[in-house]
Amino acid sequence: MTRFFGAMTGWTLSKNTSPTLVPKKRPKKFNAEKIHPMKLYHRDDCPFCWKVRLAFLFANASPQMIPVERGTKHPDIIKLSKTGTIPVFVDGDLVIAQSSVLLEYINDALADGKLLPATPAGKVAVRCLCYYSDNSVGPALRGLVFERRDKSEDEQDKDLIAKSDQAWRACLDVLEAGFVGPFMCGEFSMADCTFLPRLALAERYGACVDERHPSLHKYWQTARQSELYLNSFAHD
Ligand SMILES: N[C@@H](CCC(=O)N[C@@H](CS)C(=O)NCC(=O)O)C(=O)O
Repeated sequence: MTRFFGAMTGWTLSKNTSPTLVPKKRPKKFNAEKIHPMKLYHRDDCPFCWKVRLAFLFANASPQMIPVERGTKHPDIIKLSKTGTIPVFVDGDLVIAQSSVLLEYINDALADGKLLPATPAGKVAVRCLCYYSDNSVGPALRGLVFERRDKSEDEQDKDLIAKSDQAWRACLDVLEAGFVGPFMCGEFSMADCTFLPRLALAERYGACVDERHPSLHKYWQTARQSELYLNSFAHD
């Protein structure tokens, strides 16, 4: 299989930089050139869906993308996902309805194991970072995203936003202290797929990473111009 990023030692930067959540130019990667039996039920701004889109791109795999609207329950999801959540991946009889399990599958089945380091200790470090991103970073940002996304300025709970911002900054302190570089955990890995959407959403909702976290700031400034990141926005 031709790998999208080859042996990845650095970001492949795009000339098409886009500061917005949805770039104006339609990226090519999800315009299926051929019909593929794999399907991914997803939502554009869901960080769990976004991380698997990044992993599929890394693996140069293009499942058929089935968008699910926020606040609606797609009838297929009710049948396929025990938790009723997206992303849901279907390939024939295989159904995977948990993003972290799906990342492992993409790594094993499609990415030639390249989304994890080779050593057991390296694998543990990456998986711990993914766990931290899903279970600490995500909840830290929740107040900020939900208040600013779903409410008018007047309705927003400013205390909740401030607490969320503080919790997010505390996570950034932890991540900055443990940053390995050039990617989140050394070489590009599922830790980058998991954490990049959190950075994107933080920026979208006004909690940008800045010079107070210099390594992460540099990482994000490079990552947001990369082909991988810019191609990972959802398109039907
Ligand atoms: N543990 C799940 C969490 C997925 C999740 O919470 N997805 C949200 C969207 S971001 C969801 O589907 N919520 C229910 C809904 O939108 O109806 C995973 O990693 O796949």
